[in-house]
Amino acid sequence: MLDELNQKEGLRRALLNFRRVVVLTGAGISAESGVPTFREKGGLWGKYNPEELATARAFQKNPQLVWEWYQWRRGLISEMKPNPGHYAIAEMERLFDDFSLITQNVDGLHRAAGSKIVLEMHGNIMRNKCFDCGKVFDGINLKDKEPPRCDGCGGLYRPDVVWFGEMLPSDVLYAAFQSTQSCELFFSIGTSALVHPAASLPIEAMHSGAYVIEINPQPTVISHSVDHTFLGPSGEILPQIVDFIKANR
Ligand code: BJW
Ligand code: ZN
Repeated sequence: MLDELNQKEGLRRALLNFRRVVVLTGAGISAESGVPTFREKGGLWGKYNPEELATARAFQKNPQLVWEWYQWRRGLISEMKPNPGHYAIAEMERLFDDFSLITQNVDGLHRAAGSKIVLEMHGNIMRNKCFDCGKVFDGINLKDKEPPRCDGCGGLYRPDVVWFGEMLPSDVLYAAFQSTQSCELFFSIGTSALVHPAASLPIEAMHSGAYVIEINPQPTVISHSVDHTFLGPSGEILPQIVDFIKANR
């Protein structure tokens, strides 16, 4: 790993000289904390059908089933702690002058690790919102066995996450594309880069001339087009990158 950093001049220069930096994370960054990913062998979409659990239509058809599945996942996530990858990214926020963290994850582990500004593209599983009027309710109760009702309109609570076929929060999406289009260095970390519009961000960064680094134990659909791929777990690679920057600047 340190050999790669010292031998590839473009990579070295990007890490040490560039100041406008964007990090995009996916489920893989939280894998070492124990949070299940989606599309890997043994991942959530291997065991459960997204059509039955992660669409508005599924919730309309069977709110109880969808609610129970999310309450189960909330229970799991509430036990999880950030890992060295999350902490390294929190440190990157302090190392770079202009830094944006964009995550597809709903688990809140970046904030728990100390990242101050986090653009959550797919919402946050630890919040509810009303299915009918959209009113957001901070905080959840793991003991709720069925979806509570909105005190405003009587609609059912649902998790405040973005399901397939739903629009992403427009302010977050705008900020994510703005920072990506003007960055010099872009990291795509722990994502299969299959789900749009998040998957368009690394492509957008390449088109804008940024140096793009991927971190993933497996090659992905973007590996052949990025400038450099670190093939390995983010919890091991990221702390080494941070140490390299601190030692060589
Ligand atoms: C490690 C590791 C370690 C393992 N270290 N790495 C354009 C083209 C094609 C399709 C579309 C398009 N635009 C829109 C669509 C449709 C759809 C879509 O993209 N479908 C594709 C699957 C084809 N997109 C949408 O519907 C989005 N909405 C939208 O576009 O609205 C506009 C619109 C509306 C109506 C019509 C048309 C347009 C919304 C997408 C919402 C995604 N929601 C989910 C669920 C969130 C809630 C929940 O958690 O329940 O978000 S799905 C799931 O996938 C979740 C994730 O955030 C997302 C991305 O997954 P991610 O993070 O990449 O995880 P994995 O499992 O795929 O990959 C993990 C990776 O980690 C692997 O590569 C591992 O190797 C790696 N890894 N250990 C580092 N230690
Ligand atoms: Zn309501």
